[in-house]
Amino acid sequence: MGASDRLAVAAARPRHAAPCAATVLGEPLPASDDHGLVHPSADFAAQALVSSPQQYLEMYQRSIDDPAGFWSEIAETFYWKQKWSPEEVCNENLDVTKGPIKIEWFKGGKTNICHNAVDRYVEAGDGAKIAMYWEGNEPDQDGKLTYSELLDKVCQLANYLKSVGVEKGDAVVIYLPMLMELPIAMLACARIGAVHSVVFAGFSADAIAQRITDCKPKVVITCNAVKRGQKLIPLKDIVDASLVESAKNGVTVGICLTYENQLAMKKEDTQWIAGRDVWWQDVVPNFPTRCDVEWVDAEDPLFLLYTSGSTGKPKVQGVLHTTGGYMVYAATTFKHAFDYKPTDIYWCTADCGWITGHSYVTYGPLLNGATVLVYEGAPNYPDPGRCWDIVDKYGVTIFYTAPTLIRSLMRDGSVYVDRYSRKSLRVLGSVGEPINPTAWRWFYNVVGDSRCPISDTWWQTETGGFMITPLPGAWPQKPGSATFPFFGVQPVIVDEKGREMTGECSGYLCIKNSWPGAFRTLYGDKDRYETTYFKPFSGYYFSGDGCRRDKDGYHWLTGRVDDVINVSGHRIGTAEVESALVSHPKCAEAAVVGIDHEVKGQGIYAFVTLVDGVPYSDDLRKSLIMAVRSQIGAFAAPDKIHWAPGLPKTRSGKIMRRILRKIASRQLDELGDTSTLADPGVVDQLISLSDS
Ligand code: 6R9
Repeated sequence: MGASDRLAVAAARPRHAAPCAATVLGEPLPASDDHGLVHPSADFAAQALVSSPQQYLEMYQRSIDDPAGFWSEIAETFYWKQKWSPEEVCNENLDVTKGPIKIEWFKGGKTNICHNAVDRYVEAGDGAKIAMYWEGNEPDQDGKLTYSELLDKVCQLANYLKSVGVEKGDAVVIYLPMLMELPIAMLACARIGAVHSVVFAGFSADAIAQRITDCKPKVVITCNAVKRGQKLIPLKDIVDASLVESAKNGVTVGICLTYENQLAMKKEDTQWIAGRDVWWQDVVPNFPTRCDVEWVDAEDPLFLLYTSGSTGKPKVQGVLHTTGGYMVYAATTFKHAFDYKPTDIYWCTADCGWITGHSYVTYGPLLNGATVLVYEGAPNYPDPGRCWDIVDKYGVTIFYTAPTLIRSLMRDGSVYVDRYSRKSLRVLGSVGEPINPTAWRWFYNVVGDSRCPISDTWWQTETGGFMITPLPGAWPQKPGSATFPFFGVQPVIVDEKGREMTGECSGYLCIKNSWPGAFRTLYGDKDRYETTYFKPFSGYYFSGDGCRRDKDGYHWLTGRVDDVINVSGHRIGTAEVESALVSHPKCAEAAVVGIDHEVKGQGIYAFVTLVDGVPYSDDLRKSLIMAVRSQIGAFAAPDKIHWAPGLPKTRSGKIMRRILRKIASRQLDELGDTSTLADPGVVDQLISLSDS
């Protein structure tokens, strides 16, 4: 069957029952008829890179029939010091029954992603183009860098890192807020072949320590503090605590390079450890603004990004991306999903601490020579109109954000949006979780004045770039659907036995083949890599998400089907939160489930059993929440703690989360069969304690 047929508009009855409800945030997904379709305007389609379903289908079909040819042609538009071997464009085995999982792209090629993202544009005469605008926490704080200036800054830092002994293959941990120094640091590492591991600056000291212990960096890069809204966050203090912690685990980091963020905190107020700590401003500007790039193999590691896993293990997993394939994929997906034009001013509200910031703040846009806006502050500070103020100030044309922000701004009311013109906007984007149709329509009608197509991009830390996404000029959209696969991606929906379903169906979302941006392993844990992603459904990459395909071939993501919770677009493993809770001396056992949350998408609901004889109290509740904040970060704090003298367990001792989910969401008439529980009485007891 051809690829276009697979996407074909063929109504068939689902062969198997849906494992997950076809709703997004409790809203039923629209029926797949023409009434829900939102067409790109004729003007938009006329100027679009891909401007019709026909054109998309032809390109898609080619990408599936001849992936090597398709991706080689694109890869050739980048600079390679040495070309890949033509017969090794893609080596893959995604079937554990046929041997170890292997994904390699452009083997034998030598390149450098920093060269392609920065030097290439300076060398082509575009050095004066703005690479980055920076908007600070306060509306009067801003800055900018041209491509030439960016190159100078990247080279100076790269030279400094080399001078302190950072070499190709060494890890560097970056714990920075959204200053321009964050993408600069990523690019400097990439320039010299060092492997960056950015840790989101909302993670706690323990969480940083866990990552440092795993990847053993030579240097940690941070800044003394940052202001987010009115809150001062002393980042350096948090790093100091993490370095004490990781030293206990036997990992000592020799250098903590600290940027003085003068707008937040003065040097003299910063805690300092002489010999280890170095002020960025004291050393980096003294280095030359030229630094030869390290030509690396296409399959050399580019970065590690830790994310929450789905195997029930509390340990976070280091997702490893390599250079060549990631570069080609991040750039190509950016270009097409946002219909990028060289005159665009692009703003993605994500933090570089997450994959979205890697692929679509730093690498994807810069690889296209784009002008990127980096915003340091909170999106609703000083008021909920800030985003649109920024859009007007810089003339932002592409605005990419998360449903949680859209819902929160929607709740604040359209009045904050209407105050600003927003006429520069031409494409909108959404990522991180399913976007409910109501939020989609508000984004489309109110923010985009019914003029801008929305790219609802489904992808993951593991996939490196977009997997299922509208190409904004190509297809009419259905609010809430991520639409169709990107070039080269073959999504399949399987039932619980791994049988591929066709036509209209609902099940587990897998990918049949590899694509250049796919992650190559979990750092130091190949077993877990294979077990989590390739063993559940032999022959496929398993995403952990549920998906429905409608009769028109549109894809509707229905959320995680594993034990990962998605809070405001942030992935949090239930096992991580449980492990933080039971680290509290008064907590004997914990079981965490996700519940629907109006703004955050999902909230965290924790059932806790206390140590014998300990009474439950409000203070204890607060200190349990504190335990999670300090082990993971404030964003993972449970929304609700439910005291549970006993948990519903099977006779073999397995916690029945299905029942806990129903209790948490108050769907008490849907508890199902409780007769297999070791003690069915605990269910009534839990229900009676629901409001404690
Ligand atoms: C990019 C990113 C991945 C998980 C993924 C899915 C959810 C992301 C989505 C979406 C529906 C979208 N997700 N984008 N669900 N529609 N457009 O968020 O990566 O942090 O690894 O999270 O996020 O559940 O499995 P990551």
